[in-house]
Amino acid sequence: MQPISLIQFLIEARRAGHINAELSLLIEVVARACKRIAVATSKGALGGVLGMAGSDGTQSINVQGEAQKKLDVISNEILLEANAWGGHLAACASEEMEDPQQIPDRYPKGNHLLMFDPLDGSSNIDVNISVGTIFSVLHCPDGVTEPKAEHFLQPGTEQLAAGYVVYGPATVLVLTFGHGTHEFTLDREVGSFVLTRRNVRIPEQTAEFAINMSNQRHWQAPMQRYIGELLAGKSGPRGKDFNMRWVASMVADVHRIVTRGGVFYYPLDAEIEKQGGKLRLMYEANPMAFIVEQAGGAASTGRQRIMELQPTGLHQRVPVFLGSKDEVEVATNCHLQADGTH
Ligand code: P6P
Repeated sequence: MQPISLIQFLIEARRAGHINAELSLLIEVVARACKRIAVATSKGALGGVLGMAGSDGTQSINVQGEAQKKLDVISNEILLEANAWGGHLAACASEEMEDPQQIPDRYPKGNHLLMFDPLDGSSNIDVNISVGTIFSVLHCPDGVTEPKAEHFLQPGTEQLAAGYVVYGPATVLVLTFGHGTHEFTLDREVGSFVLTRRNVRIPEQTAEFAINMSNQRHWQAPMQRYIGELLAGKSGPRGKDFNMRWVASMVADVHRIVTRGGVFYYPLDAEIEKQGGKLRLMYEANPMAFIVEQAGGAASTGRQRIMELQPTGLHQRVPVFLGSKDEVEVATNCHLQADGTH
């Protein structure tokens, strides 16, 4: 049977009334931009794009206060340029930019807001470990022609589409627009994304967790207790052994979970409590939550469903507990019981 390309899948979705023409074009444009990012990241040292961004010895720092890699900047530019002229967007917002970027007046504007982390996990770039692009799409409020940050501050339940592209041994796009989660693999010889898994399902139970154990001494008591029970294994209260993974690249860790199940945790800890967490709500937690929930998984802050949070800032950070539904529920209940609310 002929493989189904992303374009054919989007036409199928339009015919089914799951997406409209403008959203279909938006997804195509983002996927095409990610193919260019895949080319840039795959060059490694040969492309002259490794290392830190910045000129004449000064280190470039992004809005998060993080050192920017050259590929962070390049990936951001690729996504902005690709989305400027198609007429499908009202504005873009990025992890790499303080404020939203308007669509230039010389181009037509559309009804969608696009947010992205152009190259998540980029600290892994120089050591050739998988990184990725994460994106989320919202509807631009009616009558708003110059969207400001507050127009992006919609709960994750309002997302029209979300996806990530993981740049690994294969370049893989995982996408949802509310009718299941689907996986497309880049056929480099043809240059198109091909449907490789339709309606992905994350197993509800797992024996594999992902967390940065070096933060353990800073975790809140419920997290200390919960992870301690996983580490106790078969002889402990869970009665089974668990395996651990931590890539320190959210897209890679989440793709493993989307592929074979598992849970990913970035909980609050004493070091990051005042900033609300490590991962960003609008362009990391919300899109990943949408993708995971549509695949039968769960995504919480450890105390409530991520997608029901009312955002308070474009670069707001939150704790993230996501993956196999039953295990996320165990971890979340640990916190709610400790709070006396369960
Ligand atoms: P840590 C990458 O910087 C990132 O935002 C996520 O991709 C990843 O899961 C996390 O931070 C890694 O954080 O504290 O382990 O370096």
